[in-house]
Amino acid sequence: MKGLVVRNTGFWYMVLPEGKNLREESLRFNEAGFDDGHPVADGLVPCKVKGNFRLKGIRTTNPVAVGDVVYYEMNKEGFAFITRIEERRNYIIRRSSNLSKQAHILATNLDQVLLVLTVAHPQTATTFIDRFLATAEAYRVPAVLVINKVDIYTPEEREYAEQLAYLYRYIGYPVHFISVKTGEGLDELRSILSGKMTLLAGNSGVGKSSLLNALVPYAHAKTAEISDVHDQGMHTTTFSEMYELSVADGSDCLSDVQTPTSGICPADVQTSPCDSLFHNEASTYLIDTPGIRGFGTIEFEKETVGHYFPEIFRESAECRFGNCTHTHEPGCAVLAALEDHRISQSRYDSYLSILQDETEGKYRE
Ligand SMILES: Nc1nc2c(ncn2[C@@H]2O[C@H](COP(=O)(O)OP(=O)(O)OP(=O)(O)O)[C@@H](O)[C@H]2O)c(=O)[nH]1
Ligand SMILES: [Mg+2]
Ligand SMILES: [Zn+2]
Repeated sequence: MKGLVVRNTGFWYMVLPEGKNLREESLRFNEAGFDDGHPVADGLVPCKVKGNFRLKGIRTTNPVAVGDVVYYEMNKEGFAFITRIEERRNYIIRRSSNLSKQAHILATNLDQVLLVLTVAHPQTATTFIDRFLATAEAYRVPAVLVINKVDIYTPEEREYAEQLAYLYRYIGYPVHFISVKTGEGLDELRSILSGKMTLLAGNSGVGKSSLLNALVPYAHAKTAEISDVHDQGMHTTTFSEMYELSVADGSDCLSDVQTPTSGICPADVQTSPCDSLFHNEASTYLIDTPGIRGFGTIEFEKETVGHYFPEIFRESAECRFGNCTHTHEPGCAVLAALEDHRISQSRYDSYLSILQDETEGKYRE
């Protein structure tokens, strides 16, 4: 049997069987509950993994991830096992933790990632933003930056947020200002999400689950105030889960969005053909994820790190040496651009931090 992985708790993979609608199933809860007493949609099948799913030799804490299209079988006792994963269009992966050799797949088969960040309460570090963006570039997942909590910023914080927006727009990333609390910017965001599979990522406490709840009222995802002492999130969301926004009855959202009538999945325009069984022009999916502290990159070759910083890559065409690492080489166009402020110091520092990890073969927060 075929299905779509919509939740990953570590032990269980919840699979939406082919032909079923995630939103409809999610509205009908199984009263008994399942893992951690968390309500489980009626039609989802709890599966375990059978066999060895290796990702090009990388050890992953989760061999199967949310977004995977899988095949599963029932054994005699009635337990379901995932036996095969359909080839992935893409994925976002990170090093599991400090110094870890293991990796964690955040989600697969994505049309885009929304990196939710805040310039205060908590403050997202630029190295975190840049490491995340570099990974999205490496796996060819379009990234959008969303600066949340604009309702609480001081004039100085607002000014800093504007500077960040200027920097990242200049590089080529869309940047949106929103406030989940006041609703500012949410309509614009809805039109960006429409018809796509989107991953919500970011530090703990930036408001990913709050945003999800604002866009998908049935979700009722748990949220929590950030810690007074540390001004950081409490790691409230503990596993990744996919939700579906509805266009059908207009109750959820998208009143301002045209449903495409061409029959072409909007995702197809930019990427390879999507799986029509689970993804058609009316489907809009959001994946909420647990907040991440540091973002450890993996699989980067020293010489290619610069490829994942679009502005560094552009300048590097003019470097004297083809294998320039942009650190000390004569005739380096990247260092010249840094000097001229066409490349920002913060971006260059993030580039160096990844380069250093690759040199030392480890990841430090
Ligand atoms: N003032 C303000 N507070 C917000 C906004 N969005 C979210 N919050 C608050 O920020 C806190 C953290 O929100 P969550 O949605 O739990 O954050 P999260 O990113 O899901 O955090 P993790 O699940 O721990 O990764 C909650 O107290 C929210 O009410 C906003 O736009 N403005
Ligand atoms: Mg959360
Ligand atoms: Zn160079």
